[in-house]
Amino acid sequence: MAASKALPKGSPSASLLKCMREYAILSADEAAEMIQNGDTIAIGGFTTAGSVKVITKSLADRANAIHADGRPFAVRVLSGASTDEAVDDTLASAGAISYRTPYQTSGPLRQSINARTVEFVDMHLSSMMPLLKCGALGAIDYAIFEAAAVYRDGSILLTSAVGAVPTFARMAKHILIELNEYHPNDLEGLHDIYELDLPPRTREIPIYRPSDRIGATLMRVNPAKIAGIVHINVPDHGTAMTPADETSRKIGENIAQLLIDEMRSGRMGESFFPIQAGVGNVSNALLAALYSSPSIPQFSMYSEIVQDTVIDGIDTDRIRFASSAGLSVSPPVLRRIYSNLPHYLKKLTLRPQEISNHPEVIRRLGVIGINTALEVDIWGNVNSTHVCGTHLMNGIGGSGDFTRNSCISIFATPSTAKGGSISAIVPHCSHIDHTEHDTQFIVTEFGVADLRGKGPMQRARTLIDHCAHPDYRSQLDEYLHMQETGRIAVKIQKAFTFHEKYIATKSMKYT
Ligand code: 0RQ
Repeated sequence: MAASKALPKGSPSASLLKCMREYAILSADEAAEMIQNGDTIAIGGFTTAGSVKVITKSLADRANAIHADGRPFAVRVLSGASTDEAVDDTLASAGAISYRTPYQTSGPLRQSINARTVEFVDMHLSSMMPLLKCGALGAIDYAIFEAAAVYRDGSILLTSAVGAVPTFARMAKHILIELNEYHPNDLEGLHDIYELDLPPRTREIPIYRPSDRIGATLMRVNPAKIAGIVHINVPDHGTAMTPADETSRKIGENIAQLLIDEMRSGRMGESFFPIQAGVGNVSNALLAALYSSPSIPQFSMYSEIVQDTVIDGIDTDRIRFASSAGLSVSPPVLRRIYSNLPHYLKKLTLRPQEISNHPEVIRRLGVIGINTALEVDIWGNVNSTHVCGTHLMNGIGGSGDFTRNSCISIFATPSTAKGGSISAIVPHCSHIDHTEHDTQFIVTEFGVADLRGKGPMQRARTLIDHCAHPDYRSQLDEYLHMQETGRIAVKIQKAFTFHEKYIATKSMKYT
């Protein structure tokens, strides 16, 4: 391997030097030309972090040209999580995706999925790697991912995410790399590459603290599989968070208080457990509430993504360490990290998502998992993905990995959506992603429902009284008293009256 230390660090020309000449240097169009109709492509990155940026744009142009010629062209697309717009938005707009898994957040792709022109498999992010490795998801023709450096022996320095790349690269027949000079070439030490074997050879994952590093700093691939390298200089397109609105701020404060109460009860032992928080305003508001509370000690994150507010927490010493699968931060924050790398390398690590989201580690560390719901029913089931049970929003992502295995598991949601015309607390979820057996706390701006140790009727009572919007409490109460027998008061004929009302009148309110 060419030693990175022999090269001047931090200069774009150094990463060019590291791309040894025996690899084919391609344009994005030439790379896209290699991909054939029906191929499976596996895209690197995790959210916009480290996502593919140019090859898929050329692929979409090619698909458009082939379609104009009256011929079919579509590929099956696997990813770590959501992607840069250059992947899902661009390919879906070109009608170039036939199959997609495991997660997405793209408007054009969502439309195609809901129109049933794209087959979408909504999968736990940690479940994809074992399924891929055992062959249940078929073969990968091309792994396409971004790198900060590529060495002659097939060692690769990844960029702002790890995601599913190690498994994609090992299993793919061919590899195409975007060598992105935007990322400095002294990132070595940020990544912790560790792949699990399949049963019965699976070994334990020796992570005992979020900061434990157990793997390699570079990823290894068979260099003979590298079909070509495309040079680019393009930033990640992560977006900055908007300031929290009043509802998110209240939800954040309610969760912070819940965690303070848990800590005071002694259930966290001597420490404060590591936190997993999803993407979005509620997470930001929660972290802001935790930072400002003198009762909360310094803590760590064991999460799937890191967003801007986590870096703020590191900078103010509120966060000790953050482990994730990708740095889903805005460009100014990524520049902040890159301009002081030696400091941040001690505070951050990026892992494959089969490790960041692995049930074994989440359970061992006693993670506090905080995710966002579309709707919650009065029994404690959660719908994170399908509006009115039919239309996909994004996907389950990592929410199930953390909900099922966290020591303290929280779902947050505003009590209403669409200006109050939708109640987030409903008689029965129209689609269920997380069952009553896995949910513990539900939090809205009105309060906290602690479902632990409660039977169905007690759960319904606490959810209606503490979480539902006052405008919907009497409707929910009415439903709760319709069915007089059975352990759970489900009235089959009326279970979806809220949804039926919404579909008919654009409001769940009876009057
Ligand atoms: O739509 O903006 O058009 O009004 O859903 O809702 O309140 O802005 O909240 O952005 O956090 O998204 C569950 C979708 C929430 C997300 C979900 C409408 C609402 C709005 C967005 P508008 P908000 P968020 C980390 C973990 C699953 C995956 C996951 C999600 C839009 O958090 O995808 O947790 N989670 N991943 O108006 C109809 C309802 C609604 C509703 C809200 N009941 N019915 N529309 N909306 N509730 C990520 C990874 O795994 C990488």
